[in-house]
Amino acid sequence: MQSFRGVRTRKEKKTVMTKFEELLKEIHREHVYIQTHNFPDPDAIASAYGLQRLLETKGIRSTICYKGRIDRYSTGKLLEQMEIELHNIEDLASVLSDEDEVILVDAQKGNSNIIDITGDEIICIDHHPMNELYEYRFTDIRPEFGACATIIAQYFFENDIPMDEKIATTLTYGIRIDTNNLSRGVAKADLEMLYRMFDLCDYQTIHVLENSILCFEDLVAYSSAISSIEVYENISFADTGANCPEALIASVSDFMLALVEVSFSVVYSRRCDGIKLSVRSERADLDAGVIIGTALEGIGNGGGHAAMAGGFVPFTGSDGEAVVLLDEIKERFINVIYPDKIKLTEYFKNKSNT
Ligand SMILES: [Mn+2]
Repeated sequence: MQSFRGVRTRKEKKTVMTKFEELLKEIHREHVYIQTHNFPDPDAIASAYGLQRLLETKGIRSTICYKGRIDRYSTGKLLEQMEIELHNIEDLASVLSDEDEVILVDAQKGNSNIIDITGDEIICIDHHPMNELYEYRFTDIRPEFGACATIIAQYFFENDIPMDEKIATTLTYGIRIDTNNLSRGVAKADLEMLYRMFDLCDYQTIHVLENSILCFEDLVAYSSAISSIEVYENISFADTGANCPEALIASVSDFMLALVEVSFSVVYSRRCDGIKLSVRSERADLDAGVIIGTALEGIGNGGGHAAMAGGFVPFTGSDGEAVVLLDEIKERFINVIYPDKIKLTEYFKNKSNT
């Protein structure tokens, strides 16, 4: 009986393709584009870079592209240390054609955090909640994973593709950042990949990267958020000031969540074309992605993970109108979380009276 089972396992191993082998079948060109979400974070960059190196072993060349800016100091430093080449989509406008094959990593088509580029989105590798609006040739979407880099790391090990120090360090850094050092949305698979990459990594580089996450001028956003914070029950709202880079809004939102009084943080920044929001939740019953999606319904869009999410409300009105809109946005969050509570304006009026 036992030997029979053994034989069958070997046989199955031969016929079952790995995810990466399935993915390769769907690539028809010698060169592909790997697109991250806008304003890529370390996990998006690590996933794109890991995939680029994987494809390279199969003779497929790739160009990593993104929209927005590389705006966090640590992200820029990661690119520099690992010599990762990233291209702004605006610089590729004249090169991209409809026939180009595009692979999305750490993002899904149709979500608010990714721009639709010229080309055919054939493959999607992601760990955000499933958005079923679009059909790809191949998908590997695992919302239960803390980082997209975990999926890419698995591709290396499952296919016995050797990983050098650069790849291991970059993927490890991506997993550590997206899981907030294993404290947020983490799955066993994330831990397993960190464990398997442990000896391959340069931990000194990771230490440097993790301790260089702010520049001096970022403190302005923190200062503005601290002086503007409003706390309604356990929800905080804070303004980083205008035109704050996306990654910095997210860092400030992490920072606010560290307050004992806060278990749901909303941080926002006004842009010329609208209001960008970043949400963090530490409570399992307050799903950040679902709450922001519901709160912004009809005026903008939002979504993401249970612990971290983001959104955008298009708006080009005056400063006075922006104040009104922001009050409405806050009100909407409170209505979703506490449908029976009093209005926000009343709440703060009562508070200042006491
Ligand atoms: Mn991610």
